[in-house]
Amino acid sequence: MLGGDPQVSGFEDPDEFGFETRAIRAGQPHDPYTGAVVTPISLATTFAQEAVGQPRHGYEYGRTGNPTRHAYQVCVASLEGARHGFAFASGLAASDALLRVLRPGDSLLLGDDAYGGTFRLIDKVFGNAGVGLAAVDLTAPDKIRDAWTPSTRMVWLETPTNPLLTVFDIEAICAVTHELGGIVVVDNTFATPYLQQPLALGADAVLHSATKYLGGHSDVVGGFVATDDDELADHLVFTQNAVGAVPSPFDCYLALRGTKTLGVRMDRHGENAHAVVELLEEHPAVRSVLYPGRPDHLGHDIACRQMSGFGGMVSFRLHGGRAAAEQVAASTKVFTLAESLGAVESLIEHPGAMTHASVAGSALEVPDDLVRLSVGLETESDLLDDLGAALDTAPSAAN
Ligand code: P1T
Repeated sequence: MLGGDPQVSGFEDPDEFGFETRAIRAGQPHDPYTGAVVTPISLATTFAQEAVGQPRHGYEYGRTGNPTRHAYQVCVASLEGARHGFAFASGLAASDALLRVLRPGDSLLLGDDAYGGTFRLIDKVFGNAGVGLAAVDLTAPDKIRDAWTPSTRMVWLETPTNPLLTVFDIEAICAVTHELGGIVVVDNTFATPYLQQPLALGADAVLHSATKYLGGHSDVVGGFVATDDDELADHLVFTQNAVGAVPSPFDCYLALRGTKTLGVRMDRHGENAHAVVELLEEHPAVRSVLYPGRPDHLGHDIACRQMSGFGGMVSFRLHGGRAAAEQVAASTKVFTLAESLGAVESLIEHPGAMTHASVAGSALEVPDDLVRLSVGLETESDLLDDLGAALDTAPSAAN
């Protein structure tokens, strides 16, 4: 089932093909009339019916289903190894759709490091609707048992997390949560399906801010949920149509176009990130480097097991505290000072004041000497020169 959309993929049995082939072909049949190899942007908001209640090709109304959205949903579902895929207007719209399975009086456990907007949505919006929230250190999955109450229904986690790059053991967390009768949602935005496939590790649903690596070019805001659970899929079909936070056909086209190159981009993001990590490790202004690819990273062994690479996100802390973090973030030229991540251009930000301002004072509060990098695809030496010069403006441990 793919949203309210019909099954029209011309690419049969995509499972037999590799990741990159599916990224380019799954859900994207050549146009039957022209042979065009690119999925058209289908702008129609309504579709002619043969007779009352009998759509010609399964499409009725643009909010319910759209051919460009359908192609994109088939493609990303295939990449996550899922039978069902649903596109939304933003990552938070996708989160909102999933969270709507909870009823007033239910509660969820959230990994104790996550995107500030996700925390705000759960805490402020669903909190006002009577949904309870507890933050849990999921590096010790048994803590789920301690935090579990009769009202707990769901465990929600990112791995690696935003912005601390903490790695959680998806398989272990799913085992405990399922034993207790709950479901697990994994936000796979940082890893992408190219590096990590949570459904195969037992997760019930995978979520993406497609604004990031899936789109990959900082030109589309979107969200995605993939699942193999038929009940959750029914809920998502209903919510997509009943609430209507769907992406436009153009947004779907851009996200699908970006997804085609996900594999090669992730490889290069990882290579550039590795070089940046080496620079940071050597620099006297840097107090610690947070990257799952480092052998001394707390979750490195788990990352080696459940990921096929470590991705393009790197965070670090500075000896000079908040002032140094703000100074470095404002001093780069190739790294642009901006929120967001996962696109071709490198970005730098101060999570405490920017993306994670909404977690201040909560269990998810982030250190104020923290700087987050989204390492892009520029020339490696330009990235290193730029970051090195910015770090030289910060005090070293000895000062
Ligand atoms: O921005 P939006 O497409 O609504 O996605 C929300 C979201 C969900 N999950 C994760 C892990 C995210 O990082 C985000 C958005 N994050 C940023 C905008 C950021 O700069 O961290």
